[in-house]
Amino acid sequence: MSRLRINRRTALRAGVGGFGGLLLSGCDAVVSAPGARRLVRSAESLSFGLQRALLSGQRLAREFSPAQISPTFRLNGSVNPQNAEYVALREANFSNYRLIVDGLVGSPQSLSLAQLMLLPSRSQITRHDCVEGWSAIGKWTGVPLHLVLARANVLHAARFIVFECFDLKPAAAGVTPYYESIDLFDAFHPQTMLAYAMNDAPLAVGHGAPLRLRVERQLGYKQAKYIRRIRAVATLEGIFGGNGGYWEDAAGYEWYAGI
Ligand SMILES: Nc1nc2c(c(=O)[nH]1)N[C@H]1C(S)=C(S)[C@@H](COP(=O)(O)O)O[C@H]1N2
Ligand SMILES: [Mo]
Repeated sequence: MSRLRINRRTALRAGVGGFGGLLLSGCDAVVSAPGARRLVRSAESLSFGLQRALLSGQRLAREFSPAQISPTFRLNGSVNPQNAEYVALREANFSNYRLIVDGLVGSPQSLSLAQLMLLPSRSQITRHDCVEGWSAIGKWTGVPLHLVLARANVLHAARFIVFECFDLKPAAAGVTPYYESIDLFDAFHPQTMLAYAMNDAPLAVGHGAPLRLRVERQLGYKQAKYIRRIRAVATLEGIFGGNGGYWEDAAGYEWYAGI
């Protein structure tokens, strides 16, 4: 089942590549060695046109009114990471926090919370659905992920964005960080954001302070909390267990957790 789903997304991604090709076909026509051309193109950052194509025409998740915000929003998974690195950051009120953005990017980034808060922000009231059978409506405020990715100049060769978290989870070989990944459609989706506030208050430790992902068309386990690093990659192979997420590796959860 998960293979089938991934294949459907692969086909969609191939479509994106095709569109990128279309945008560049004027130049391609005069180049005799297509292999060489492809090599050059994969080192270029995503064109403005392709970014626009990824941003536009995507289905939005439903948004709710302030009156519909749940009085309590359950905590789930890790709620207070105990590893030394996170504890030290938390004790300094995240003043030393830096979000690392690297991998297949032209301009790697190291961004403080203050820098992230200076970027244009967005708020949305959405419903979070956990596979364990509960839902809650909350208001999220943060920086749209596409703005951070554009700043980092994601390269044409990138296919996925991987979110590595501070919290460590049990694994066959001791411990492994929680992590998640999404494709470029979800990464450039207008509602996909790095949230630093919830219900008009700074994001609480239990909900993933200082920064968590909101990818609103997917289930709860894709909403990575405690993000330490964002990586652009061409393949999920060789990234931790290779299935694109902690629960995907540990329990065979679907990589594409569409609602
Ligand atoms: N880093 C990290 N992110 C995580 C988890 C986790 O254990 N660690 N749990 C996931 C699951 S299963 C859910 S339902 C949501 C819970 O978010 P909440 O605690 O804000 O309700 O976070 C997701 N993101
Ligand atoms: Mo969940």
